[in-house]
Amino acid sequence: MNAEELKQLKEQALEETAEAGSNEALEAVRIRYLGRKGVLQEVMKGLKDQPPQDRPLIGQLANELKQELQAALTDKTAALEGATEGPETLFDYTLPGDWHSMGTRHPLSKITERAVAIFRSLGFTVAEGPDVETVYNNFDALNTPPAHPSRDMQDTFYLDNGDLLRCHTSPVQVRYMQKHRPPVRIIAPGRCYRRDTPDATHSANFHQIEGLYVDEQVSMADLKGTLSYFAGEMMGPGVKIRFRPHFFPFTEPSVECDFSCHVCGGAGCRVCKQSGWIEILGAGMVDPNVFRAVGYDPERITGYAFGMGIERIAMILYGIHDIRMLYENDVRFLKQF
Ligand code: FA5
Repeated sequence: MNAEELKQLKEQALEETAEAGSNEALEAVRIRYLGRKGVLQEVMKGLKDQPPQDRPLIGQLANELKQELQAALTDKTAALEGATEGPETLFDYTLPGDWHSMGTRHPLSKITERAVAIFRSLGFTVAEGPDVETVYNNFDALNTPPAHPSRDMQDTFYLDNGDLLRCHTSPVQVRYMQKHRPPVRIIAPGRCYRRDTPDATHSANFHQIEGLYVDEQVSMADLKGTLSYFAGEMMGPGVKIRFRPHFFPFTEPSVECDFSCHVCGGAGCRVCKQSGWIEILGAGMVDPNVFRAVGYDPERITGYAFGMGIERIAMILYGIHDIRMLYENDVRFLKQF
């Protein structure tokens, strides 16, 4: 192949490259000219048969062919890739955006967060305990006698290994006092489990916030002051609270505490079952036997404890007349809070 033919060959190769309409066609051009058995290889092999004075020029032209063809192939490959992004795949900035619905905090989470913030402002810290508890922490250390009805299989969920699902958050008191010396000022929000038949105000799986304050000379007046302050912050200044005498094995004296109904203002409605009041929590002065069980000296220290139902607070605050609505996860319901 002489110099003139080689120049024509280059023109032809570049033309074929320009005309190739797909990656496959481009690859075919590359193989035909630059492949191991391609045209250029043949030219190089035939170089030795050329007159010696022509060899440098032919070598140079072959080199040019190779370089220009390689550059053209690269450019064309890039051009073909760009071409696949037709108008339909380009991003249209003028289109309206996709609409994603926003989630909301669950009302029980909101109430818990608010309650925690209120107690934190009073100097309480947050403690935690597990949902699966020992019988000792849930009952024995809390001075609950062996024959107490709450221990019944009908009331408490027992596990095969003898442990149970805690029926209140009070075992967190035990766990905390076992590890810390007084003074103690904690709250413990968490899940509780009871074999209660679900109805408008009861669930088998509900939430409580436990409170525990232990120091020298803590009194029932401190308990009442703390709960009054909490009720006012949580429900608004108009709320009233009342204590009713009650019994808990782990407190003496014990009370149940009602808040005036937020929905009807105390006049009586469906939510408060026409009474004007809703039971929110149990409370009392920590029984000396509980202090003994955790190694505290009941002669030196006193304390109060309480356990409040988070669902009940959500119900009166938001006017929810059936506790079960809180667990159905109906987005239309949950979005309202
Ligand atoms: C207790 O659970 C005691 N541990 C509370 C306590 C703690 C007393 C510390 C003294 C010292 P009680 O069973 O009354 O008490 O439950 C407390 C609150 O939990 C109730 O007032 C109610 O608001 C809520 N509660 C109880 N059972 C259910 C239920 N099945 N569904 C929804 N809320 C419930």
